[in-house]
Amino acid sequence: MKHTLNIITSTLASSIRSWRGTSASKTSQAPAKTLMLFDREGCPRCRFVREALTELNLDVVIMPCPKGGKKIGQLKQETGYSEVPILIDENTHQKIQGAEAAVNYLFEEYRGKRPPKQLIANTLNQFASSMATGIRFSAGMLAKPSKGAEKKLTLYSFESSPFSRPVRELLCELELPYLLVTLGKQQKSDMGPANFRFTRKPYKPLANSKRDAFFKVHGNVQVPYLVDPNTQVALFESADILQYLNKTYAA
Ligand SMILES: N[C@@H](CCC(=O)N[C@@H](CS)C(=O)NCC(=O)O)C(=O)O
Repeated sequence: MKHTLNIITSTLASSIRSWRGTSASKTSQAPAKTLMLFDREGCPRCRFVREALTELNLDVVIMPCPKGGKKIGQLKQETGYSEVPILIDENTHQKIQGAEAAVNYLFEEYRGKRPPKQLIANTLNQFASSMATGIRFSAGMLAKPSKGAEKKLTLYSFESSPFSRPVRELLCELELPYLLVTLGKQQKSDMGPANFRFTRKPYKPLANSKRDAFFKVHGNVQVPYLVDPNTQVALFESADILQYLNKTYAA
């Protein structure tokens, strides 16, 4: 029941944000060096940056900075700032503080255009994004006692995925850095759950895309999917992943 409520409220959170962070650009050229984001999953402004990353089809290393956690110190030390979001792009030696600046930068640098107005951190969008966090009872905001992890985990997800959000919240609360591989939807046939696509034809991702690479390994595309190099565990199913993270990393 608890997990069902998790998924219902997570679906509502995505609905409040009009499902931004669902579609992804068809361009799959990745920057030479992976971007890095000092992020707090429940922070309404950080959400705009993650929505932009999904829509631009860009992966990112997430450095979770929940309130009351130890990573805030690292944030100050590495960036000189104490407020999230902060985007680091080693390809251009840029360190960008604030959601609006980061979203503008990502669209201009990686697509040569202005971002859509729905991703701008204006009052209306910030209100909706705050409501999305509120409906999740502010999950992904505060640090939980954690054993920490030696190596970064990898999570396949897209921003609006209702099943992925609770996993990202817990990764944030436990202060576990991870590579976020964004698998936004690039065509109509990507729509729908993995086992019930809104198409009659056999599912085929866009050729040479990240989804295609995932499909070739797993025979389908489903998120969340977590890979933990610390324990050699790889898991589908949000409920199982949450249970695994709590068992392995909660102190
Ligand atoms: N029972 C799974 C359901 C996962 C699921 O349906 N995920 C959706 C995204 S929210 C998905 O992978 N859809 C297929 C796709 O995006 O291609 C879980 O709890 O993790």
